[in-house]
Amino acid sequence: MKLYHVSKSRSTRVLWLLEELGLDYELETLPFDPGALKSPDYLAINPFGKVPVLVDGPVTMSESVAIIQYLLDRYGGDRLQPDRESPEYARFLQWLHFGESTLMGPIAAVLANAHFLPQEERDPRAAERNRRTLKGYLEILDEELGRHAYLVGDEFTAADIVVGYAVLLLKLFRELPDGLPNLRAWFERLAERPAFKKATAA
Ligand SMILES: N[C@@H](CCC(=O)N[C@@H](CS)C(=O)NCC(=O)O)C(=O)O
Repeated sequence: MKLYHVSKSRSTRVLWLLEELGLDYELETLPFDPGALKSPDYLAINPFGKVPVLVDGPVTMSESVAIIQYLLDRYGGDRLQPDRESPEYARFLQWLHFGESTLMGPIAAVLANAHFLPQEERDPRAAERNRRTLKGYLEILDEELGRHAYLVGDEFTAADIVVGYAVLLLKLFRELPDGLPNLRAWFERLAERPAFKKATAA
């Protein structure tokens, strides 16, 4: 299978999982620029012009969390997700999707309005508003992580990968608010994993 990747982008989640599962893959690393992601060749693979893209035989997918569910179900055996019959499985799905659907909204708005957009297009009030929303979400995560070592319980799962990537992004842009001791300790545990180190170095 082949993963199209941009360093430190959401494709890091997929790379991290591929490494955790010890799967064979080919990596194509692209620059984070429209010349690569919006080229006719790349748009033929992913009309959205984004990463990640995973190509596995006849399968082409381009949503990081969907790719993670696909890889777990197809190649994971019983690894990195709870038993489907257990109550933890619902918790797992909840955090897995929270990490993209809810958490990345305010993160993307903060990064756009404080870091990515040209100065004249930035809206500092939107950045502040989204920082407040984000802080509320992170405080809930911090409380949750005070109760157990990982998001779903005492076992590391792919939900930690999805949410952990969001926290990595906040750290890289110095947007992780002060405090949050449980969340910081959890992130340090994640960062010690060899698969995390490999995925974030690529
Ligand atoms: N919901 C998608 C979002 C994918 C996405 O926005 N990828 C970003 C990198 S993190 C991208 O490729 N942006 C380039 C662009 O929009 O031009 C996912 O989780 O995979």
